[in-house]
Amino acid sequence: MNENIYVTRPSLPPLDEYVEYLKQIWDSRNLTNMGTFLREFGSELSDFLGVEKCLPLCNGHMSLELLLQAFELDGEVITTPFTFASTTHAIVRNGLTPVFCDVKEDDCTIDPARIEELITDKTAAIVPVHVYGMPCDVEEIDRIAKKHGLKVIYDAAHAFGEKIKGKGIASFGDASMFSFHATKCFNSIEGGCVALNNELLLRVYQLHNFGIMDEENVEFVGANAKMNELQAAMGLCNLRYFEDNKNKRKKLFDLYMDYLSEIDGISILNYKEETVDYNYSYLPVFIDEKKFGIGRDQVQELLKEKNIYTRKYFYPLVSDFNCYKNRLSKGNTPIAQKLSGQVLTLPLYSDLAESDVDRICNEIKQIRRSI
Ligand code: T4K
Repeated sequence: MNENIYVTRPSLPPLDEYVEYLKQIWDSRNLTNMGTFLREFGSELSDFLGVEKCLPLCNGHMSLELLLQAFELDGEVITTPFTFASTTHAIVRNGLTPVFCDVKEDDCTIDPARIEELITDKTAAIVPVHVYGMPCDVEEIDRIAKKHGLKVIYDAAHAFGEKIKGKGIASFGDASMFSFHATKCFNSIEGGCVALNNELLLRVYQLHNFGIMDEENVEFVGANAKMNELQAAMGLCNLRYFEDNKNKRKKLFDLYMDYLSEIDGISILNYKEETVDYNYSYLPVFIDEKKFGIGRDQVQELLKEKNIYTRKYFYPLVSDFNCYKNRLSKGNTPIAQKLSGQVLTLPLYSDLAESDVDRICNEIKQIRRSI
């Protein structure tokens, strides 16, 4: 029986490197609340990401929630439904109303050509998603935002370490957040960070510890979004291996491309490798039922029978979730709807073996032949 292959597996540093940090944590008994490793991690991250300020937090979701709170927004926020629940939840949990914009067919990111028709006098911000690490059209979004006086806060959960024309992806817009969840290409077990180039970091800093200023003074209705020392230590260890791991994924990605280009009915997104330094953290493919012979759901089931566990990131659209169906307008998002019905995210992570990519692609080819 073939071994299970999952859509992803966390990257782990050599155990003895992490144990060294654990020993220091045991000695100091400093477990959390802005500890030494947390501060070290924040400083390494801002160097690595090329941003002025970076604050690691307990997870990506709280990073987005607190960023939105820090901007003190009111009204409507333009975003896309082709994303993980977190993006929309962060908007709604801030008392804001998401307005769903369609995405571009070639990369699943927000379609700037459709943004302006959604802007009203209530619009406060745009929350675009660099989904799968595909960078949004940052220049066009910036132009529209400036013209209408809107904030741009990027959900860059998938885009850690990426660059556009040599510039760190977090340098675009008013702010960005990343996720360091175990399933991401860079992890601190759970974790995330906000990256800002302005004084708003101070506000996020205040909000992330209940809004407490000092022992007797609570100024803001904050939350607890602190990253603890064990997470920070994992982040510090994993950061050393990020480039190596990325190179491994790139090799696997290229291997996938060789195979997939031969299969009719399967398409991939439009990677612009001449201008973008990708992290290759996800491999979404799109199955055209008419050309392939069967639909995405059936392909997923047949692969599962062979112990290959893919995921439908991102189906259903957030606008179709039960919690939003009767509460929010679905918007007019036919491209997002179509892509969501076709997408299948194949396994891709740094420890995946090349032979596993062979096995996955050969199974897909076999499915195609047997139809
Ligand atoms: N914005 C966007 C666009 C996001 O995609 C996310 C998170 C966020 C914001 C919020 O960031 P965080 O607050 O999560 O930092 C996963 C992740 O939990 C989530 O972080 C991620 N997006 C989302 C796309 O994927 P699930 O429910 O699909 O994960 P799960 O537990 O089914 O794991 C997938 C596979 O990974 C498993 O089949 C096996 C493997 N796995 C997973 C874990 C947790 C392991 O091998 N080891 C592990 O420890 O959501």
